[in-house]
Amino acid sequence: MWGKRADMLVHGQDPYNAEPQPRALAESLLTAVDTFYVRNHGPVPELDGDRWRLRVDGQVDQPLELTLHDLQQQFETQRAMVTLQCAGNRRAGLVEVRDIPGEDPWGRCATSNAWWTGVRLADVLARAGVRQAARHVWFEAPDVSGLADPPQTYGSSIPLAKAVTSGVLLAWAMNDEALPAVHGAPLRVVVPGYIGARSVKWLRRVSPQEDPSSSYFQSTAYRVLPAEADAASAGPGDGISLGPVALNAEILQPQDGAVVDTGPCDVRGYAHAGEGRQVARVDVSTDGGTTWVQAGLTEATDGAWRHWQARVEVSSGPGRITVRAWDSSGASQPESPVHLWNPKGYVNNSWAHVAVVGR
Ligand SMILES: Nc1nc2c(c(=O)[nH]1)N[C@H]1C(S)=C(S)[C@@H](COP(=O)(O)O)O[C@H]1N2
Ligand SMILES: [Mo]
Repeated sequence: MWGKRADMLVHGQDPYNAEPQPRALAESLLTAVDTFYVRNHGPVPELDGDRWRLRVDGQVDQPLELTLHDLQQQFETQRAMVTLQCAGNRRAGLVEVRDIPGEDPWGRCATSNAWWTGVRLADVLARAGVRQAARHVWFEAPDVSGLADPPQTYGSSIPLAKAVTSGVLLAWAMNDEALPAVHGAPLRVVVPGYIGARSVKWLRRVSPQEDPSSSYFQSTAYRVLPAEADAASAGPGDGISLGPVALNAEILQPQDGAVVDTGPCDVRGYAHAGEGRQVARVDVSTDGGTTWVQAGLTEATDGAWRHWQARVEVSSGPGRITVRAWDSSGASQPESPVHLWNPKGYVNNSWAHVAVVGR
């Protein structure tokens, strides 16, 4: 389906939602296009690239209508490595605490890393001339989601202050290939350090406005409600609106439940800090967090995760390997998902584990 590898863990066919296996994500720092997770809220729209236009309107001096050719010819091309991470990444860990009906139980791989090529949103906004009153930039797409109440097209927004930073791209290529339909062709937003939900695919409208987007996906979904709240009766504005992603880390190797040789064992995975911070350290433990081994990290790059690897000692019988990361603000992750549980199951950034059996 959608050019994805056969071993994807598919949460749903329509809308298509799938994440790679941990071992597939461990293959390289860059995620191949056929391996990159997919998160859709409705059917993939069929768009004709020749007839497609990007509209820029709202609080601007000069509304614009741009073809893909206009974007490619009139603005400076940028290429950046950016990690996307769904706010529902690792929800399965919250579901273990308490059931979360109506939301997919994403595992540890609702996140992926790619090169993106496009133009700066900032440059397009500068051409249109953003007016003083604008505080947020709305993004709109044509895919219709029956998950929203009422059913509606997908939309989202980011603060203007973020939108004008140089990292935010309008991208037409992924890992130097034309953007595939399932990832938002002909054009998508890529917002480094923010939850994936803000990186709107199949983009057709960019609109600076005074307030955040009135879309269901901004005003009602992607918000952290208090544990005791009733998700079904939550309305616009309730809960904490998600933007910047929280510090997170996962183990990609060995596989959960693997039987491994006793003695030295190579462990690897990813760590991602999100907006304005870097992953500064990753620790691995085989005794539930009493003692830790420091992992080696790949280079730090703004907007992208780091992969890490460590060698730990595995003793015979059932055991558990644990990881936690630290960011450049000195903050680390919560130990348990119990106190993170929220009715829609967003932002599980508790310590990650795999079970292993030493043989
Ligand atoms: N138009 C549109 N954009 C969208 C979505 C969608 O359903 N429709 N899903 C969002 C969510 S929640 C995530 S996590 C990312 C996933 O991007 P990907 O499918 O390219 O991995 O796309 C975002 N952009
Ligand atoms: Mo997402």
